[in-house]
Amino acid sequence: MTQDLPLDLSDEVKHALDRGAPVVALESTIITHGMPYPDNVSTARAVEAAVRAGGAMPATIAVLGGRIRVGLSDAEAEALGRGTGALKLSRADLAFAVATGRDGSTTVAATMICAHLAGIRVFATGGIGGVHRGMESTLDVSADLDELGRTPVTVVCAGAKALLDLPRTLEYLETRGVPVVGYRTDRFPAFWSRDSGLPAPLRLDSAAEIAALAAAQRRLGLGGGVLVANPVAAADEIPGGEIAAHIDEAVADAVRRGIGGKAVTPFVLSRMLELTGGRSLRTNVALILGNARLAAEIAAASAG
Ligand code: PSU
Ligand code: MN
Repeated sequence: MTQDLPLDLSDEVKHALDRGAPVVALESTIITHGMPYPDNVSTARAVEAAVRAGGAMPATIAVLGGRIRVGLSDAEAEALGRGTGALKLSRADLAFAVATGRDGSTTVAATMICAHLAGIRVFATGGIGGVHRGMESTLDVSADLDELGRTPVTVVCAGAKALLDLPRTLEYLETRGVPVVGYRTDRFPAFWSRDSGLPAPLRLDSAAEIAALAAAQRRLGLGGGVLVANPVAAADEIPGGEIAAHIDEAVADAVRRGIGGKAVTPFVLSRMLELTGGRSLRTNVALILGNARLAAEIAAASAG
């Protein structure tokens, strides 16, 4: 089926999918545009290890030389993390990268597309993109939200960052028909913080229930993904009250410097790292590992 697609599965990932074993897709924009080197590469490795420890096969996704790669070697992940040349690929950029033979990392939206092409149904990330503050003038709404509305992949995240407009992000997900599920919480988490101040639209307390939800959505022919919001562990969180001023400052810096479009999220993330003296990065690593463990459980509950 995949032979006409510019899609290469690693041997391990291919064998796991052929046997119906659990597989968890992982994105690569977090490696190239989300964290500094070398923390990006060590985190990518730790996340793969966490998926394996949970009994599932990790499949980190990127585009290399115009081929969609599902499952990267350590050396390939290292090269992506070291280099500065990789394009940030969302839905709008994927065909361009393929047609021009480029290297690029995949956002949540592009990773969902590639995971679906490969037959992978569960995906772990840190935070999703959303509706940006000031969208009334910029119309900046991440393509991640529309992708969740159309591509049948369960995405495990720690909510969305409070640098976004979270009430509008949840409204838009509802409009697009995306079930947003708090995992063992009634609150929608805000990435570094366990509580955004907004309720989680839905709540489930086990991986098996989440797998059942995704299966019901498929059976009903509804299409689209499921968004699982898994709050960072209490010991690792930065409470909303402590981080709010830093977020406001980082967002204001982006506006002042005229940074827009695809550059906004990477800029604000690196500014947050400076403003928190590295604390935001430690929380970021902890929450991704938590999401990888939960995604492995969901994949195991969905397999077979
Ligand atoms: N949120 C994070 N870290 C990230 C991103 C989001 O905490 O690295 C990345 C993800 O790949 C997400 C993308 O899909 O940023 C969203 O970018 P944009 O807002 O330009 O759609
Ligand atoms: Mn955008």
